[in-house]
This record gives sequence, C-alpha cells and structure tokens, in this order.
Amino acid sequence: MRNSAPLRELHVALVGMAGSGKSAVAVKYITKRFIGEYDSTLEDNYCRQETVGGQCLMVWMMDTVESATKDEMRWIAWADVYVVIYDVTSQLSFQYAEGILERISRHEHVLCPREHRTLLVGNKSDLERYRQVSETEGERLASQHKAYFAECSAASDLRQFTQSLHSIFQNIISGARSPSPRQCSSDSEIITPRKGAFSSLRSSSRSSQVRAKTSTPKAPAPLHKTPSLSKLKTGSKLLKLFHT
Ligand SMILES: Nc1nc2c(ncn2[C@@H]2O[C@H](COP(=O)(O)OP(=O)(O)O)[C@@H](O)[C@H]2O)c(=O)[nH]1
Ligand SMILES: [Mg+2]
Repeated sequence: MRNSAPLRELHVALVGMAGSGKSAVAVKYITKRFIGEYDSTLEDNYCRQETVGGQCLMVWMMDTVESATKDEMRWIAWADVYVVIYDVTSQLSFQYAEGILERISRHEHVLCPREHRTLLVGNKSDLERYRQVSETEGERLASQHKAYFAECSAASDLRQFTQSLHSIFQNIISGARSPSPRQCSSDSEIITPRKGAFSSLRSSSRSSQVRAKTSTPKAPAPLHKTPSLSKLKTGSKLLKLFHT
C-alpha cells in the first residue's frame, strides 16, 4: 500500500555538553546502532525518512559540537525541536543543559521562522550505578522550561527518546500551537547549500508527487550524511535576518 501524504521536513538539533552522548543518540536514532566511539570534533547532519501519525517526514538531525568560534544561531534558528542532552551520571552535564535551556528561553524567538519545542533528555540511563541526576530532578528542570522530558540510553534503550520525539512531531504536525509567521516560504529557502549538495532532497521535498514509503526497511535505516552545515553556509538567509 502506498501512502499519499506529502513529505514534510522537520529539523532536530541535538545540543549538550561534550560527552553527554549527542552523537551516540543521533546515530542510534538514525541507524538503530550503538557504535561506542564517535569523533568528538565532528559536527554533522543526518537525515531519515519516517512516517509518524500517517505523515511522511524527512527528519533532519544536527549533531552539534559547541565551540567558541561557532555561532549558536546555526541551530537555534534552524531547528523545530531542540533536544538538550545531559548525562545522568554527570551533574556537570546537567548544569550545562540548564544553561542551554536558559539561553533558549532568553532567545528572541519571535524573529525565528520556526516555532520550537524543547525536549530535555537524560542519557546513559543504563549506567544506574553511577547516576548523579535523579529522574525527578530532570523532570523538574524540564517543567521549569516548559520542555518535554525523557530518559534514555543510546547504548541499550532509546524507546523513551523516540516516543517523546514522535509525540512532539505529532504535536507539530497537528499544529497544536499556532505557527509563528514564517520569514521564508519553504525549507528550501532556509537551506541554501552549495549547488547540488541537497539537490535530490530539495527537488523531492518541493514536489507534490513525492509519496511516503510505507514499507518498513528490514536492514537498518540508511544513513545519509551531509557535509557540515557551516561548510555549506546553511541558514545564511536566516542569519541575515538577525543582522539587519
Ligand atoms: N554506557 C553508555 N555510554 C554512552 C551512552 N551514550 C553515549 N555513551 C558513550 O559516551 C561517550 C560520549 O558519547 P558521544 O556520543 O561521543 O558524546 P557527545 O560528545 O555528546 O557527542 C562515548 O564513549 C559513548 O560511547 C549511553 O547511553 N550509555
Ligand atoms: Mg559528538
């Protein structure tokens, strides 16, 4: 059976302290695999097509790496969903996540073309013996910032993360909150990569002929790696909005 729903793009940015497991969560979500070692200096974007609530989605996931030289607008303005990750075995990473939540709250989102949701995630729940942050503390912090909350383990069980993300996607799809005015008419206008880099995606997402795939792949979902956003000058139109 073929699904006739048009493809919709959603952007998810993973942010948090180095070592909290952003890359592990991103790779597990995209490929269903836990590799164990990830290049801590690599910031990259992945995408995966999936169907949530009957809607075919192209989910773009930005696995960020913080550095003093990078502008956080690259993910703040780009994302529909901020996934703020901490490591439940590290109080420091929890405090770091709190700092990010405060920065997100302080940000002047009225200028952003997207309406954002935030998901606070306590990762490494498999390491119960070393836990430093209780689930209650996590829930409390999330509710202070009107964020969703989940605990998960990229190493063993990502279900809570996936379920929370999917319920956020459904919330976005159903337009539970009124969308903020968009400065751009399409995602293709927001992403302005080097010629050809996203061409197949951009042409397919624009086309009303695109049909959702309904068959569940037996092998792990394909990992589409794209060149780093900074190299592609992604979001340059958005950034211009903030500099004028
Ligand atoms: N036990 C356990 N280790 C994890 C988990 N997630 C990530 N790690 C490990 O934590 C380290 C840092 O993960 P990484 O994804 O590179 O963190 P990032 O810097 O936030 O991208 C790596 O050695 C991972 O294998 C998890 O859920 N459980
Ligand atoms: Mg990483």
